[in-house]
Amino acid sequence: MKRILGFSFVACLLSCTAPLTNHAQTTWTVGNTTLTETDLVTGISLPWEILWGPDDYIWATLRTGKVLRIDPETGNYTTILDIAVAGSGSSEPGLLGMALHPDFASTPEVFLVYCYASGNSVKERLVKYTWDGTALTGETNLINNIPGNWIHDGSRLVISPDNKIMMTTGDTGTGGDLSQDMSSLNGKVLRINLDGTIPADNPDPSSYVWSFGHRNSQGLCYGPTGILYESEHGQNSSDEFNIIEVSRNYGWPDVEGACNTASEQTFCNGNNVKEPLKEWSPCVAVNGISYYDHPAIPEWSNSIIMGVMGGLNGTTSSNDRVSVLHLSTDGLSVTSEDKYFTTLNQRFRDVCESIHWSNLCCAQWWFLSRNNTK
Ligand SMILES: [Ca+2]
Ligand SMILES: [Ca+2]
Ligand SMILES: [Ca+2]
Repeated sequence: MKRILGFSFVACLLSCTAPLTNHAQTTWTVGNTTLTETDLVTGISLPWEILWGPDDYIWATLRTGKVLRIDPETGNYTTILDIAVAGSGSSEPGLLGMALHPDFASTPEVFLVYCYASGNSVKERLVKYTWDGTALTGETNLINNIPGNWIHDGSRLVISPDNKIMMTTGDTGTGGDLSQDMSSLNGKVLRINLDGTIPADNPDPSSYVWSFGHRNSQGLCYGPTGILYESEHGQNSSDEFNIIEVSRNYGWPDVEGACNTASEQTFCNGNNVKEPLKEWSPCVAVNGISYYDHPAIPEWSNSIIMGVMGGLNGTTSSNDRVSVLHLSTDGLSVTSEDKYFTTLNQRFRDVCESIHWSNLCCAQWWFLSRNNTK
């Protein structure tokens, strides 16, 4: 792969469809920038979260219950965790979001959220493991017994600038009432200390809840000024892209997308509902997001890169894509959307970018996880 480092930018795709052969390349043009697409890892099942670690490896969860640590130069990887999850990866539960401790060099802890079987029901828990240089060991429960289901389990994790775990949860697909119930952890964005306790400066110091009225969010990232962006699956219409603010109500199930019907306007006026920056109808299944602002692709400066899986039941496959949501200078609005990789007909689940790779000369690498399971 080193022979392609002359390019200013390389897009490497994590794929479970292409044959594991010779890192075949395809080039793409974005304005004056040429991107080179390379299959980095193939043959894996249901990649869900990918993130760039401070060790310059890509860390990936598979919904089937595995965590992989991938060498981004060779594509070689090791399985560093393999746990039992509800459904073994079928339907929507399984091993989902992951985040690394913000001071990973001195505290090599990995936060994970996964669904587990509890009798006939599905539950979800937030846990942490310790990286011992070879494997993830010693599970510690941080939050246990969160209601789950075979659909709508969220769940992305990110670490905030003030070192809290931010976690999305789904509404469990039982009508959405849990999303408006402040005593429930479902349909929320939660804010959690790194040791699993409730931050004293949460809106309610006895509750993890940071924001509410969410349906099923599987995208969460910070912008450079501390703005927390979120993507969220709608029911049939109104997939959403939001800015998360503390104590705000995001409307579900009473409001879908903007407050633009009479009943929605009544609810929104009475409940301080925060409307999305952008919505998509019919749903296109918006997913993992990452803030981008790097000179390697000046055409994408100050944008959100978002994986889009392609909508309901595979009937709108042309919606499968990677979207670039261009932001206003203040980051508070979306000014336009560009769509890439629209012909691949694959479900783009997540995005990550290299944060440094000092031993190599390329400007930046950028990675996608995708699979062809409709
Ligand atoms: Ca990610
Ligand atoms: Ca909403
Ligand atoms: Ca609406």
